[in-house]
Amino acid sequence: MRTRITELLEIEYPILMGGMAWAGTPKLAAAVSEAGALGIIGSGAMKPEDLRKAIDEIRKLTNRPFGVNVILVSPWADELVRVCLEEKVPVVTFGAGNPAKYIRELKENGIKVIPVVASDSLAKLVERQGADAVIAEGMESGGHIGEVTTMVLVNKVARSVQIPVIAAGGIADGRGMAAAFALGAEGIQMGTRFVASVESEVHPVYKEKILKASIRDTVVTGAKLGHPARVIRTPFANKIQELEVENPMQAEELLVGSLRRAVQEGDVERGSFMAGQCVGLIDDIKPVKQIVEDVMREFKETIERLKKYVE
Ligand code: TUI
Repeated sequence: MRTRITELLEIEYPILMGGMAWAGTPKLAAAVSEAGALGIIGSGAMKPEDLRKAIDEIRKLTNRPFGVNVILVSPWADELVRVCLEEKVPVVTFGAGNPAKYIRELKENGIKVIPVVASDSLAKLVERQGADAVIAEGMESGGHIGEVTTMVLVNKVARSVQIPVIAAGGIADGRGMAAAFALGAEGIQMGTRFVASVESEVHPVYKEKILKASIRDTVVTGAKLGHPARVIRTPFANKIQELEVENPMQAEELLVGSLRRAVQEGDVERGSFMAGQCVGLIDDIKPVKQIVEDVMREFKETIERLKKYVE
């Protein structure tokens, strides 16, 4: 399959792995790249030297293109971008803020730049600054989210920019991919779906929680603290929501390190199990290669099914 995204990124399928702190390990990202999609290392919780090691590691595991995700709320964002430049990583994606100040230098060094946007205004701004594509991520996503649904955001962003659009948020299968393409996307990004894979290194409890959750089993914590994040509903998540109103300082304290506790320890008492609403669409742990193949097969079946409406 060819779209402007497969051409830009030199990959077989127009599918990207979401940039996920702690869960986006070199091993999982390499498996995604080996499957013909774009694996992405999540540098969200890394220091610069950790990222350099992670890049070494993925290069030992695959010769195919890969990406690094940098979140703009990281205290190390400048230095992480510097490592991406020095290591000449093929692709950098950005999240949780406006990456305009980094775009020019990355582009000058032959690195493809793909910001995540939660609005059409930021999409237009980064296009003007030279971004190669944008990821339009709706509020169905896991982790840090904006305020617009994928259905409306992808439609609007695709009408607002000339560069190719990758849809994210709520997509875990070929039906979701077909819907995204109907809205104008030329690629998709999936996070939660790849966390629920054989190669994913999150704690088994994390994978089990994704399998058990239905479409209404995520909640947004941190909204009143100014950094909304979608997580699987647990007693801890409920407690955070209460404390946001009654004792915001304590809520902030409890959130520190909570994603790591979920990913590495499967800590249901004090962990934040970030995940998208698509948890309710996921009912098996599969090898990454099978996830990618199943999405592509169901995408084609969906398009075939829709053809009868225009004959
Ligand atoms: O970045 C994500 N997902 C994340 S980041 C993260 S770690 C974190 N911890 C504490 C606070 C914030 C993040 C966990 N999950 N997804 C990409 C994404 N970016 N979603 C929404 C946005 C976004 C929102 C506003 C991008 C740009 C933006 O623009 C604001 C501006 O400054 O213009």
